[in-house]
Amino acid sequence: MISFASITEKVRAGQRITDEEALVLFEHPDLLAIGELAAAVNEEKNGRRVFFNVNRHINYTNVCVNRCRFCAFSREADESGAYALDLAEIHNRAVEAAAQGATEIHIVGGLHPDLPFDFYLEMLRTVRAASPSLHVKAFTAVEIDYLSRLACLSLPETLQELKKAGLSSLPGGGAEILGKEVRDQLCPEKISGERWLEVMEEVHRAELKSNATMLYGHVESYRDRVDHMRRLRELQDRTGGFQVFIPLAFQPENTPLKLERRPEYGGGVDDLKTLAVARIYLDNFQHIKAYWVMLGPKIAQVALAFGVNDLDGTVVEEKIGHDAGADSPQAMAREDIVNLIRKAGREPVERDTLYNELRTF
Ligand code: V47
Ligand code: SF4
Repeated sequence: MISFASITEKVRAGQRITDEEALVLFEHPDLLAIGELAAAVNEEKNGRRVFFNVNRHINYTNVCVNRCRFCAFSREADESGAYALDLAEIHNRAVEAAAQGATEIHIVGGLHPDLPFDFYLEMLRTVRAASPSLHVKAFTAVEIDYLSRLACLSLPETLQELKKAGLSSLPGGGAEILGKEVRDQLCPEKISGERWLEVMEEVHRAELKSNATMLYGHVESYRDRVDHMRRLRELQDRTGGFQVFIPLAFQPENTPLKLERRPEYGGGVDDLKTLAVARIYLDNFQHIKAYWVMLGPKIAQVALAFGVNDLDGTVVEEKIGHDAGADSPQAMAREDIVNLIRKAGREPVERDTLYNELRTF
């Protein structure tokens, strides 16, 4: 018989919990008890240190051949509001970011029907040339799959070309919910969950680190969330290539997904519970990130008492969440993030993309 007490005992003994036990946690009414357990697991792994970085997002185009139903960012090529940045603009943004102390440029975009493979290589070279101190974290597994088809190259060959041009790691987007039933409702044109995992496995084999996300709070059930995390945990057991898990809270405005019911979404409580269960279940992930853009800075700060040890970065200009109605700020200054962490009784650590410590405060 699974009870919260039996799960607590297991977790405190350092044992891995099962899918059924993760479901019991999701259904458990005592949020603070789950949070306390997750915080203890995190403290054992990471002490009281909380990471953030100084970064800038560049969304090079919003034109996309996929039309995911949860996405308010993408446009048809001839639709009003469609854009594609040129290399000069990308260069300027990278130079500006480096001058402001950024150590990372986070680049993702839509699947543009017309840009050639060379554009992507040039974009990486351009950012690298802007400043040698910038780490280029770019392209979701969805974009990597698209680029390999565009270039008519195998995945390993595509990754080698991108690496040579300056790609240093990958973000975790495009995972959504990996299970087929939900994925078919959310984003039927997108690569399957199996393919997303296959691409990530190749990424890790190419000695590139990546992140992993989960889009939650739409049509999925708790079971779908646990199934998603199980697939990530299994791949992580094989490769160890994921750095951090990032649950992304669905932002519903301006999206084609008109939901009468969001079966499991329970506001801030659900946000905190999801982060805490992830910390407990994903025992082979070192870092759990509260992405303040989707959660808002207040919930992200409170999440530091629920097993979270990373607040992402300064971001500067964010389009994907804000086009979908996120009411968080566009950017946070380094001092604001430091202050949020300090006021939560934790120790702020500025990191680079690969979690090397750069500065303490
Ligand atoms: O791939 C799209 C998701 C992702 C919506 O790896 C939405 O460090 C919520 O992956 N509501 C992009 N989410 C963001 C992302 C990310 C962000 C910060 C850090 C990292 C990292 C990765 O956002 C997309 C998609 O999964 N998304 N639309 C929406 N309406
Ligand atoms: Fe395109 Fe990504 Fe939006 Fe899907 S989530 S429509 S792949 S930009």
